[in-house]
Amino acid sequence: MEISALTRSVVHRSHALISPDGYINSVVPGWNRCTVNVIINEQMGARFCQTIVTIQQGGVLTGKTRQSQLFFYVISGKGRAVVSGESRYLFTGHFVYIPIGKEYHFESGEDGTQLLSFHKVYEPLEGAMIPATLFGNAGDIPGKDYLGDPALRLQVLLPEDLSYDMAVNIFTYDPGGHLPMVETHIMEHGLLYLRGQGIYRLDQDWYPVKKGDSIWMAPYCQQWFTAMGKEPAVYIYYKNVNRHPITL
Ligand code: UGY
Ligand code: MN
Repeated sequence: MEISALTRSVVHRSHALISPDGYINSVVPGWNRCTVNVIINEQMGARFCQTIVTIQQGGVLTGKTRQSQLFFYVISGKGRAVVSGESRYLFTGHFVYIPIGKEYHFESGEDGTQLLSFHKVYEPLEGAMIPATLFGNAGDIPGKDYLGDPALRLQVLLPEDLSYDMAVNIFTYDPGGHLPMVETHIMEHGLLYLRGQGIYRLDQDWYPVKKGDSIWMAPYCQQWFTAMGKEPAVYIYYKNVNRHPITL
């Protein structure tokens, strides 16, 4: 972007597109030697939070999940995560789901390591257990054809089990691949482009999007996407799932 008065970012009541050119850093207590960009949160009207964290050499993220569960995905780089005493090395594409009420610590072994986080207040469900800590690697999770179209592949990172009230998926579109319909649904999304580019329709607007961009879609924001260019377009996204549609 050559003119500093222009940006592709927009913030509307039903959706937002946040491109990195407008980032202003936040300080998050306990997340030290880290550059934190809060991309989506309740101030926007969302019911979850999405951040992108860039960790400097020797940076650490420490804290405790209280009512909110936390999901970290390693966008690039590496580090070591410890959740209530359980420790794992995490590399690009690895993730950790941290349920409510857990102490966590992430230290980076590499300057510039980037993490994506999703945070959501956990809604307990009678008869369902609170999920346990879960470490995983997206590289080990097969992508299944989406609605019978081999040009679209969906990797489901969290178990499809009623104890979870959030899903995190990675969606890969071959060039020219597109959603089969304009989706209109109650679930909310937060997403980050990991690769490629394309055109997103959000309600009545059409946006060129690419690697590094994030999108928030409020409930019932109408959505459609097609991949453009010569490489697949890949995004990782959050979705609230598995709970009653009315709080009674
Ligand atoms: O899971 C979903 O609702 C997904 N198909 N939506 C999206 O990619 N915008
Ligand atoms: Mn959707």
